Amino acid sequence: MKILHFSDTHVSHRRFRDVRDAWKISNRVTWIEEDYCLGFKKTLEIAAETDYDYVVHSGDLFDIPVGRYLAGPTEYSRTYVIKELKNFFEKTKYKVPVIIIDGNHGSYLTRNYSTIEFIQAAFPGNVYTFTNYQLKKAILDNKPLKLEFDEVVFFLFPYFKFGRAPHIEKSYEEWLRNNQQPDSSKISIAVAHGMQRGEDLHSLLFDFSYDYVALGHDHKQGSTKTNAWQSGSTEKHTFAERGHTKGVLEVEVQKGEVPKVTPRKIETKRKMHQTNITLTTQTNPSDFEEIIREKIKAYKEKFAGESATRFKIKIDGSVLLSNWWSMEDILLEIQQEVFTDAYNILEFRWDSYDLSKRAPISHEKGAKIHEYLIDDPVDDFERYIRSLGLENEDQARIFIDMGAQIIDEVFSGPIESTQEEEEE
Ligand SMILES: [Mn+2]
Repeated sequence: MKILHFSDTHVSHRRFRDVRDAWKISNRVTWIEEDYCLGFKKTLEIAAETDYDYVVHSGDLFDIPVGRYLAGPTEYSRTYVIKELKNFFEKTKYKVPVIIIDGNHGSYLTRNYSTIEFIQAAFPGNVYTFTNYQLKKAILDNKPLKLEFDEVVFFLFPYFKFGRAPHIEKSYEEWLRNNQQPDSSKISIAVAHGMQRGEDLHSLLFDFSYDYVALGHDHKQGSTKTNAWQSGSTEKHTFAERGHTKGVLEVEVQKGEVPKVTPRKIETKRKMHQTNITLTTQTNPSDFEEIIREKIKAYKEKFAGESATRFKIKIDGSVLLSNWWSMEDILLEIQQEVFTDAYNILEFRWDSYDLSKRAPISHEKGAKIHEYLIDDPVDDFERYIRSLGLENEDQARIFIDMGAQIIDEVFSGPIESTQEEEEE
């Protein structure tokens, strides 16, 4: 049995900030949006040219809605997906089932509805979709979430962050043991969206003896175990993926044997370039401007959407705050210039998360007092509670412990950045 495994197509991905205001087709589709459509199309072209028995998509078919961003996929993208699927089914005489699960992208936070449902409605009997809500219902009803054919059973695992709380993890594990164990006589395939063990990917998926585990969510292609592979995304999504080779997986599965997995490459046309700049407190704004201008020199050619580059500057080191303000102005100015026809750049962005911004010298005394105050915040807090002279020792202890816990979370937890790149 031969399946084509793909994932994380993120169709309808759009960018508004730090992107040139340019259409591929005026008022119809933007360049980046089209790039993601192409990943979907190229996969189905590969799928149609070989005799696959099944095509499996392991989540994040559409990029939006995601989290609190409630806009659905554009009409352009929806139509594109339907047209490409219709093409595929016609070429393969409606004989190859397409199985799609929900990832963390593409379902509505405020409604129990996923964007993959209309695809199933368009091709009932050919497309099989499994949503986050079907998963929740299966858990509550203690019923399996599977799809059975003559020679194979697919076990479906749409995205679910079960690691959020211990009681959720426990009921998820119970549901897995009760309902999702491989079939003993047929080929068994698990399809899951998740990457972090204990968080959104359960270790039982690797302990159960599935013949193949088709994973999604990690945009980097690779195997987790000999029988478990992430197929990776079909288009470069974040700048961290700029060096990835993108593709899909051809999987030959036989009952009880290690599957034969062959990566099939997808050419992504959009270039992504990231450049790093390390600043020191000695770097002044005009040096900075010179460095940036040097970096973009190579892109000084007439804008052409097909070949335009996505460009990012990563800035680290340390800088005086007053200098940084001027540097940000310079970056904005250069961005305006870069988004004219004089440069072949589509996206121009920078991040300074790893740059430490120092107060001017005259303010540094204040900073030192601040540092002293949080030298040992737990001790400080206990001293403060004691200074209140509470008579009830138990109550004082509760306050002190609670404070210690909060301080620990605040000071040792990861710093959540508000503008970091999109999630996978
Ligand atoms: Mn994902």
